[in-house]
Amino acid sequence: MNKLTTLSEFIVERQSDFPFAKGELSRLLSAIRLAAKVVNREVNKAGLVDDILGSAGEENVQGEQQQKLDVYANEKMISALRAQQEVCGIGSEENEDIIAFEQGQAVWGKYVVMMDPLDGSSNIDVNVSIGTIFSIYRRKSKPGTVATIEDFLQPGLDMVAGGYVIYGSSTMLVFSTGHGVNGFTLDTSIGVFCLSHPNMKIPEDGNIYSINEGNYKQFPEGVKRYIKYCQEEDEATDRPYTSRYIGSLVADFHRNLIKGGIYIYPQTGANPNGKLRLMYENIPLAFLVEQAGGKASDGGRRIMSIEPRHLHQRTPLFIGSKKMVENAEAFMKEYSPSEVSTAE
Ligand code: P6P
Repeated sequence: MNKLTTLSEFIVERQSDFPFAKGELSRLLSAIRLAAKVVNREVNKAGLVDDILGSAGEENVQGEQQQKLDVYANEKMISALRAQQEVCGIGSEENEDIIAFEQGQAVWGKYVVMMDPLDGSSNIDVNVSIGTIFSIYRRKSKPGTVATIEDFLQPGLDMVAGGYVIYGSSTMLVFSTGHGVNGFTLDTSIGVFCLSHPNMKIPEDGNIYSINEGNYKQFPEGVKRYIKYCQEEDEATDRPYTSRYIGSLVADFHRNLIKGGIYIYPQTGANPNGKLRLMYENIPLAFLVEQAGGKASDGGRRIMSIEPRHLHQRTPLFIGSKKMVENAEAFMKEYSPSEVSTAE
């Protein structure tokens, strides 16, 4: 049996890969690892603990019902990152404004974190996989000062690390520092993340398309045509497409990362700029998929190049196997040319 490599050992062995001197990345990732374990414990017993399921009775900045585990995960991530003092501030789906740390050494932190602390949380009550998504940037403001919004509104091209935790049949931490993508599975018997998916690569092509077809009538013509392309029998190409939609972004993304496929959340009538948020959903997953050899765009523009305008900006998302995304983009270019340049 091959020797298991723990996350800590991996970081030490690969220290030269990380542009972080003096173990900053290991402290940053250990904060995320700690929060992931704590959230995982609560997620795993959600059905048993009556005060953790259901809505927190509040709405988040998105106007979405905050689930109690959303609030719990947000608090745990913030406190774990604050304690490590590598981070001078956090942008979270759950908070309207940035959380700038003003006390103690944290103002000297060289990094900021953008996160969706618990994406897909509406699935908690029905026991569907959910996830935490994060991206890490170097701050732009002077260390020793309080973080500003400019520290956060950075394009994906400026990211130094990013990843997600998926709380599913097993709990995994999947991340990249710009040197490929590696997946670590939590061995709950010893509470340690172990390298289980080294150097992850998404298949260049695939046969899974993932989209909420309940919104079909609201889709741009290019998306409608692409869906029909996937559905039509074509003896010449023998297209064996299949539709898979979990309704939890991290779960749909993770499946496609491993098996190949495309996930699309386009602009709709209800969400003219798409539903998903650029900073803490689309960019970190675009970073990962490009590191794994895939592609991510808003139907036209590369996600990693989009200059963010505000913290909770939404964009359409076409992400997955390179050839599938390019094909879907071709349909958008031909049938919805005016919509591929949509930007808030
Ligand atoms: P819809 C969950 O609320 C989420 O943000 C993603 O996790 C998921 O992919 C998407 O929304 C589902 O949205 O409109 O299909 O229910």
